[in-house]
Amino acid sequence: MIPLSIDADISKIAAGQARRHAVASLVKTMLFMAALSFPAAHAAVAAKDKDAKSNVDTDSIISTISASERTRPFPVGEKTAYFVNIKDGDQVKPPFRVAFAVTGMGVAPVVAGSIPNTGHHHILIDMPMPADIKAPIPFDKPNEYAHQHYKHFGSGETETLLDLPPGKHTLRLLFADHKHVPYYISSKEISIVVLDKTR
Ligand SMILES: [Cu+2]
Repeated sequence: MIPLSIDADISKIAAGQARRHAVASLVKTMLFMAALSFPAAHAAVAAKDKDAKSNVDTDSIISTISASERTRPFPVGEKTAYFVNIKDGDQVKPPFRVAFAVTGMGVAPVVAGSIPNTGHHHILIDMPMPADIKAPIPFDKPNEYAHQHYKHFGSGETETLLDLPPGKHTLRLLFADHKHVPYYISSKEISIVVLDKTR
């Protein structure tokens, strides 16, 4: 009886080892297949991206921002907001993509409530920096103006498509808390020229 039970134990151990070995082989095979399929999957994603991009005019920005400016080092400790893809003097065809960023702070949606050192972006369009430092950044009333003046990115967005009437416009980023009260972390005001859609 005893040898039998030892045999049984050994066979159990052997079965366990075989199972572990089989699982390890399966994992290896899966990793190998994943590695094989990665370029194909990557290509598919790239093709999908290309399709998505074809819906938006990616050449709408005529900018002279150099590659080194676009990838400039992160300014450690500095709290500032900046436009990523447009700069003062740019000419743009509407609608145009505007990407923006903040340093030294985190981006959080308004619904997250009060979280220290976080907030959301705003773009002031043809508007001066608000003078009252305790007042929330206003919201445009519907149809108040021909175009929007205060854009809130309360979902934590870091880019948008802007459609503005042709002519010169000023843009400035202003970062504010969940109650839209500015931190006065802002970008410099930039002037851009929005071209006629037909040009
Ligand atoms: Cu806001």
